[in-house]
Amino acid sequence: MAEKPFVAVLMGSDSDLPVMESTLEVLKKLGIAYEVKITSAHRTPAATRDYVTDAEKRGCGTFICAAGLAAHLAGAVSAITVRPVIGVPMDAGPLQGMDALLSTVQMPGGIPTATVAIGKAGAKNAGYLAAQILGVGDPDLAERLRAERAENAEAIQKKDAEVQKQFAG
Ligand code: RP5
Repeated sequence: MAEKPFVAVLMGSDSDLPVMESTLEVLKKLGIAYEVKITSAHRTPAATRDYVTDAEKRGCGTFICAAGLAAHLAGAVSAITVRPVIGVPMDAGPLQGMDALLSTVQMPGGIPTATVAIGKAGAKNAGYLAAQILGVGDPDLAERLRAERAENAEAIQKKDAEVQKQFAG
């Protein structure tokens, strides 16, 4: 049987890594294989192309790309591969990630890039979105996602019950 697809997590700089740890935590928790690669659309364009081409051949099922400032990494990767690409805009400068958000999300027709929220919340959701994409072909993974959502819902309902008690007249 062929190996399960892995997720490639790319980032423009090692300065993005502390935020992108949130993506890696989600992938780890869900038992998804991943690779991490520091590569930049602007600083190392040839290495980015080589890595993406090779990762696709080796069975990458989804790319997650984090970049800040004039963030072109996710778009550049989308231009190279037909695998799904998720962009995570980083808050790396004086515009607090709005620059990266718009650079990532405003792709021309035909070259889509799924774009999540700026920073840590987006990094976490990138992991979940990649899991949902791979879950289409992996019923066990889809089940793990369902189970986690059910656990989260239960935890919120428990909290609500405590709050109700606290404010009962
Ligand atoms: C982007 O520029 C990187 O993704 C990072 O978010 C930002 C700053 O990079 P460094 O100057 O910290 O390497 O390309």
